[in-house]
Amino acid sequence: MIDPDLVRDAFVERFGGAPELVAFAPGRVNLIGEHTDYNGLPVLPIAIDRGATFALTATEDAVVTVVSKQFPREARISRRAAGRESEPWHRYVAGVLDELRGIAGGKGANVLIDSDLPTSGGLSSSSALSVGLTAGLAALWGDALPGEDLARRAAAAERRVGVETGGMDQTVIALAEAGHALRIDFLPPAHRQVALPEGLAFVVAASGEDAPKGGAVREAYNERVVGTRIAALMLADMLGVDLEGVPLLGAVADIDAASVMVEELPAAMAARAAANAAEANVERIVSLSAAHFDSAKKVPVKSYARHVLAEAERVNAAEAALVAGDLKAFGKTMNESHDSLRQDYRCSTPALDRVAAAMRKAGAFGARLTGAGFGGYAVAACPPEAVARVIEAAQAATGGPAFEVRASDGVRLL
Ligand code: NG1
Repeated sequence: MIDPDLVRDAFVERFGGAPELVAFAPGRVNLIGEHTDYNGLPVLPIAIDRGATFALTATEDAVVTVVSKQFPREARISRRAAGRESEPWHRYVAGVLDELRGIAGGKGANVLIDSDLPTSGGLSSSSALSVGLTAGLAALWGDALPGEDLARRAAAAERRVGVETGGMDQTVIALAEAGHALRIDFLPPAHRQVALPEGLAFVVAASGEDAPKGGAVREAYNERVVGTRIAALMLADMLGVDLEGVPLLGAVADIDAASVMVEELPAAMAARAAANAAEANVERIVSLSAAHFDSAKKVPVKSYARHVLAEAERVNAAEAALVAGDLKAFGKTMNESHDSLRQDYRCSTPALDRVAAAMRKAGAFGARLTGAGFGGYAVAACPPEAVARVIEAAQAATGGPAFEVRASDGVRLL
């Protein structure tokens, strides 16, 4: 965490008075459960000890000015006319303002943000921004939001930016407790704190490839959202299950039966063909919150579904291993997750494979890519005494950075 006094000083320098409030929103590392959240299936992330620090003061003009020490150009957005921002990070601010439109309408704010979270993908810098800003502004305007509400609004704000985020990041950043992972379920929404056993440390390592959620990565992510929706629709059709609304693999009643039937799915299929086959409205598959996917584009279906269904089982196995204190078994689930993401979900890269392998070889219980993939970061679970070795091996594999992270509390006022 950046020293809050430095953030206060920077605020004074820019805005000319002390901030009324300082808040911190951590980044997150997903331990396991990758690309399951937007299918309504569980995840097991931690909040970490790095994140974004916010200094804020209220104004009376319904204008929100946000300065970031990491991103160019100040955002200066009227709460009455948010919505046409061209700078990518300004769109997150506008999304948050939209989600707070019911709160203290006449108020504005001056905000300064500084962060020690890498922005290259996988550690959730975007959700630290959306959750921290939502929490900070709501508290500043007199309406501190409970954790679940905060997570829901921040996720909705991010969907406006165009990524069909499942809600894992915002939930763990809002609700995490130090020393625990957070098991999150989505259908129906639920969460529980999972105590991390003694003798378990975490290292994260950059692949050296940026994976920001613009352009190609957004398209690749959304393709998987659509591919798994097609799979859910087809599996429900085969199993005679009625799915309402958006077809989610987590809603195909019997996951065991679905895991068997998955091999009967076509390797690739277009949304339009799936909708015709299942006599369903194609919009249920291709319509995303802020984007529309080409219904004629063939996308992988079988291998995507195979990964998601098996990954949900691995989350259960990983949680059970943590509860039992069986760190080898926990590491094994992480390795299997990585292999499945590489082979079936096709979202790993040679650099992520290399850094994960190097960390395992240096003594980690297990290692895997974390977050959406396509570059960004990998995480290793290791014995505390192996941390230095694992960091060194990761740096040698990719040039770094690599560092230890600790399971920390979620968003908080300082
Ligand atoms: P990253 O790549 O860390 O932003 C994204 C999604 C998650 C989840 C993972 C894949 C956002 C904000 N987050 O994480 O909800 O779907 O990919 O498991 O889009």
